[in-house]
Amino acid sequence: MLAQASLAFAQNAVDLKPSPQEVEWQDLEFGVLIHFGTNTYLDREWGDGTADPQVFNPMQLDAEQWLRAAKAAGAKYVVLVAKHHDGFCLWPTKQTSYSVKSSPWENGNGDVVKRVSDAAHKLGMKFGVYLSPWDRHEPRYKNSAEYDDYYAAQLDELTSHYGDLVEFWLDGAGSAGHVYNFPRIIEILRIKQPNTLVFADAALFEYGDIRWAGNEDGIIPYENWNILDRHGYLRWRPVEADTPLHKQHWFWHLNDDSTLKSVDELISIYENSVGRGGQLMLGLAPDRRGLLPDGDVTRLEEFGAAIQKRYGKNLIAKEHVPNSGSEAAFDNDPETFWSPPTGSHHAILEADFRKPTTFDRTLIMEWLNDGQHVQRYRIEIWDGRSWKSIVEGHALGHKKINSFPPVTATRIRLNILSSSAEARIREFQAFSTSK
Ligand code: FUL
Repeated sequence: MLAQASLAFAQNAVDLKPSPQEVEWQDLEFGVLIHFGTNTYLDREWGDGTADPQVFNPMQLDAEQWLRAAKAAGAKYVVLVAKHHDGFCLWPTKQTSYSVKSSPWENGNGDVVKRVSDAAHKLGMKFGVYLSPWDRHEPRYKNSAEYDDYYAAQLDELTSHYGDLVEFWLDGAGSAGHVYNFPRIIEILRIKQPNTLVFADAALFEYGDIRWAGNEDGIIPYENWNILDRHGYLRWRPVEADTPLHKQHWFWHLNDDSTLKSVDELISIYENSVGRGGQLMLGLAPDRRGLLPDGDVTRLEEFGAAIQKRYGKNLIAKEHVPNSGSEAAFDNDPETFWSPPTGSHHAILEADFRKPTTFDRTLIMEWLNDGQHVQRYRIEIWDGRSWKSIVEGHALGHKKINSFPPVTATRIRLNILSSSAEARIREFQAFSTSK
């Protein structure tokens, strides 16, 4: 009791910092969430738990093909839905026969979780799992204590056999009214995999190291602060914005080309998630063959190329007059950061261009290891006579992309109007989308 009370009192928003695991995770920026199972074969989004495992038979399953496409888009990690709400398990769990073991796929000897974790490790991507608490098949679900044992045993398997897990997705859908022993479940995770971060949406929020953006559109529609209170308990909770590649569809469906998001839509999602200091979690859905459809692969490649085209040529790095005091923010290297004198609450970071330069985007990254310090800023340009403000905002955070009509300037500055401690700026970049 005492320890808990003093912990609650010791917390103050400006003193809070991320865990090292959260720092590492926030640098990943973009992941994919893969939905695949009996729903894929039955044209469903939410299976009711009665599907016959015999329907699951991906004759050409190639997890590397899925992840190569995700990597081409720029994703750095993958979370596989190991069990969705229908209860069908994609690995040969010992806890139920309602799994790949009872399917014709590889004569019941296959393991999709292994395939995907192996592919992720081979391609240098981090791997995580989603294990739905809500289970519409398992008879023990009716009895909370028995189901806790079942769920805990499944989590034990997933945390034991598939290498390091970067993220554990706790989806609260369907769980309203059900009582789970989450402290016990999270304990298992922490003992087996101390570095795994727990994503939890609104229903299971208090267990989350990572919070939900509040919608499935992939956008963060507010000033994004990393510190959030829950029932008087303040903590660092970075946000993940999840959205499927096909509108409204997490699973593959027949004749679904019209729902495939366009490159423009994906870029807008990227700018409204990663560009607002959050994490983008894009949903991918292999088809009945066990492959990502060609159209999806192409779209992911186009998306990756479009991000590169838009954010590959940093005009500040390229065109600025070197200034030894500020180079760490202008060097295209997020591992280095600029900072004004210790204790500053206001500071200016200026770049002078060699020639008039036209741009319509800025990208700023804050070094967050010691907390999110910047609380109000302006981006200003020199118009030949005075400084003119083109952007005003509050939160910067991991990455902030600001868009505005094209401007031409010889000087640009980040005016940090207010910061709780000295600002630490990893990168201050500018881009032109018209080139
Ligand atoms: C939701 C689920 O109900 C959807 O089916 C999907 O898994 C999505 C990522 O989370 O809560």
